[in-house]
Amino acid sequence: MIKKESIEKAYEIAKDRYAEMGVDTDAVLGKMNSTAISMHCWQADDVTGFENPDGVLTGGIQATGNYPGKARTIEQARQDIEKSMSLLPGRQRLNLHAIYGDFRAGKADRDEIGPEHFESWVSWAKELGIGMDFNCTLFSHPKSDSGFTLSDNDPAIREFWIEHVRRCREISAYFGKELGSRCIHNIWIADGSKDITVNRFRHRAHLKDSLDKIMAAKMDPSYMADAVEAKLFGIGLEAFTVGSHEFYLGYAVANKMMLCLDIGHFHPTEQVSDKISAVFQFIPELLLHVTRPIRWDSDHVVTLSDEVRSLFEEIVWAGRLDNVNIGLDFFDASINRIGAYVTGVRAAQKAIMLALLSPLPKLREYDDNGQYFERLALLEEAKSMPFGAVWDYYCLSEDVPAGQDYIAEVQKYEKEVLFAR
Ligand code: RNT
Ligand code: ZN
Repeated sequence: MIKKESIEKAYEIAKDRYAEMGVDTDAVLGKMNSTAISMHCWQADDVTGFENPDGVLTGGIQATGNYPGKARTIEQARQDIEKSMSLLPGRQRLNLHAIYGDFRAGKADRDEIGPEHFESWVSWAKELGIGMDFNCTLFSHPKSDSGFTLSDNDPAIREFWIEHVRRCREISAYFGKELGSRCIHNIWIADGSKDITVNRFRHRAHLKDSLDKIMAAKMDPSYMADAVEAKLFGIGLEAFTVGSHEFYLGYAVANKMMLCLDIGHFHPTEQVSDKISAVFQFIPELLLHVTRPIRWDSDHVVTLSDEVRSLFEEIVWAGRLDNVNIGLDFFDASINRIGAYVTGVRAAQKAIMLALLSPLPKLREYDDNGQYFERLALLEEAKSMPFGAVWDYYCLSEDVPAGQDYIAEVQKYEKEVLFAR
């Protein structure tokens, strides 16, 4: 195990080095604790849910791999999420999808679900003292087989899904009220087609109309907030996606609601971090799905990549950390799933910490004075500051494993719990 004394010694030195750059590391640790990350429930079971244990994942997304130990029941999913949270510093929330309802007392179709199917989640969250976020599920269902839901040409199909999303907004408000913490309800739909369509306008008009009907119910903003998530394409839906970035950006601005940026949903050469300062000119809040795009949407486990680093730099540098709700979105079925959670959340937290540790006042001064060599040099030097010492000390002070020590914990849990399933 990493020695407590070496972490503390290293931190003292790091603290001095950062102080010389004008950065207060103790203040950074405090800010880390007020920045929650919303852990998505769907890494635990490869986006299967509990509606139907043999359910097939549709909607142009895929979890690839068959690593043993997948959570197959609601208890197992909770156990795995709790274990993951026990290895994480700071605060987490849980982000649920509608298909993860508790249907043990009886099945309910998507247009029939209500708060009663989520009571056991609420009492679980109360025990843990965490907040919850929510997502309607408009995929993996026979009524989405045409490839369209809220934008389908058939009014009966649209009505079915409108009812589902309406109910999901009510469930979200119920979470917010019960848990005393505002719940974010995110809408992502897979609607689109594999090949060229000549009816783009009509589908988008249907989607706009369906959203207007859904949003007509005014909800208490202290209980819930709405977000919309755009995408470029899905697998088998390559030619057309109804809910594109431009569509939802327009919708969010027109309706003063939150936009969800999933960093896997953009072109590989597009920088999602660059969108931050643009969208905050028009909207008050943002929701993130932090993931790791590899070629397609992909949903690989988050790592401390350049893109994730610059994403949080842009957020911190825009002074908007408190206006960004941080969710994750990966589902890797080829590695230990608890390890996936812990590695992914920690990577996002490290990116936040790195951004908070940047010597911003000095950088801004150089920038304002047109001292561009100095700006470049300080940006480069900041990269080799003893960041790891601050991170380890943060973990130590939060009483969770520092450095690589969580690997052994994950292995132990795998042996004792996951492989025994
Ligand atoms: C899909 C979207 C969406 C889903 C989850 C399960 O491309 O990213 O957010 O991954 O809702
Ligand atoms: Zn997403």
